[in-house]
Amino acid sequence: MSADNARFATRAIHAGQRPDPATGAIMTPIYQTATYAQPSPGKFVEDFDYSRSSNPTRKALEANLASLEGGAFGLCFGSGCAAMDCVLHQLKPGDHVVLCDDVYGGTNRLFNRVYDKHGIAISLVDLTDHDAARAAFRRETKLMWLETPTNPMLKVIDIAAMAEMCRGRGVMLAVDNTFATPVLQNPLSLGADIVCHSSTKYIGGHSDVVGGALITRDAGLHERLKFVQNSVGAVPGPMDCFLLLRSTKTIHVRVQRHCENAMKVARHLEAHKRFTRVVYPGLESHPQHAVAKKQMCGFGGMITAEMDGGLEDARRFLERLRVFSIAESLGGVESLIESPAIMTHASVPPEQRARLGITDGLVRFSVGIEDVDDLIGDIEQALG
Ligand code: P1T
Repeated sequence: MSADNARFATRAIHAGQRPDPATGAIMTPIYQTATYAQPSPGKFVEDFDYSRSSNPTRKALEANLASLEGGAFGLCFGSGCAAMDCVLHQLKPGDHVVLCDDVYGGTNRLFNRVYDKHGIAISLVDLTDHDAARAAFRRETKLMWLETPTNPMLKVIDIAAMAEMCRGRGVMLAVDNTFATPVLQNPLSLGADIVCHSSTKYIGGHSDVVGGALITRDAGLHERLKFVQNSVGAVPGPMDCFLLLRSTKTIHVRVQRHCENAMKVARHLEAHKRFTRVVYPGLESHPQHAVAKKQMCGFGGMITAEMDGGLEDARRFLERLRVFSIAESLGGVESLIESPAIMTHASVPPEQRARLGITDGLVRFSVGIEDVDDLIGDIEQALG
């Protein structure tokens, strides 16, 4: 059985990798080289001519991630934003994008404050509202971009429904699967054309690498993206690819524990009077809980909650935590907490934040894989 036909846990450990043919090394070596000797001018060993274009450690990671997402092709980048940028480079002035209204602040900034200067029109739309989604398409629409669950409000968007709307109109659908991870949700199998990851998060899992990835099934689309990857050159180094390959070997185990811990923390917060609203896709109270159950096989490690007393109250709570660290980012083994209004989403215009419900009292938990009783105990002592 080849690793590519195997079940998820086996693919996580083996896909794209085999013992090094030269030495038998079990781990894919860190091919820390910028260039490759050519046996004759213009003749390469495999496709290795220069490390911006191709590198064996990166190639193994790209194959591994493609397999985990049920795709045919993977491309890796120096950050999640660089991966998104590669997709946006497929557009031309005059094109229009339907963008999910609740996205990472840096995503919002890239679309609305970088690509607006290149003549790309953007509509921010609540894609949980299917009528609003349908109404947003224009003749010039070339791309729909969404996250699900979204950052930070954890809305769950029906990928299959969006894919059907896009397919009928010849619009490309890109899904940022960073919060769900390939363990819980595979957008390509639901009809998406491109899956994007900030591999800085659950794929890396240890808060020690910044990276990004795109996964596709269509060979033509892959070639167009690869052309930009090589032309722009925002590629990750071999050491970072090695660290990510090491991390994907445990992603299924880590994510399972993230889900278990987050469910318990969410239920605890929901029962606590200091939190006026708790958003977690696994709670029955989540407005799209049914969609989450349909398209995900677990609900992830992220929780968003509203505190009763506004910014100062939230600040006091965050400062008193001892196990949770106050930090941007998410998806690592250690628990993090942040205030979206002044941290990850500070670059989103205030009126847009208000419309989305990103209030000053909102806090976002990235629940790690520590002992969950210690996490709950930490929350209790910080509130006390
Ligand atoms: O930070 P970078 O690797 O460039 O990835 C950007 C990005 C893309 N997509 C999603 C859903 C993200 O959450 C991010 C980065 N997010 C944070 C740093 C954060 O704390 O939300």
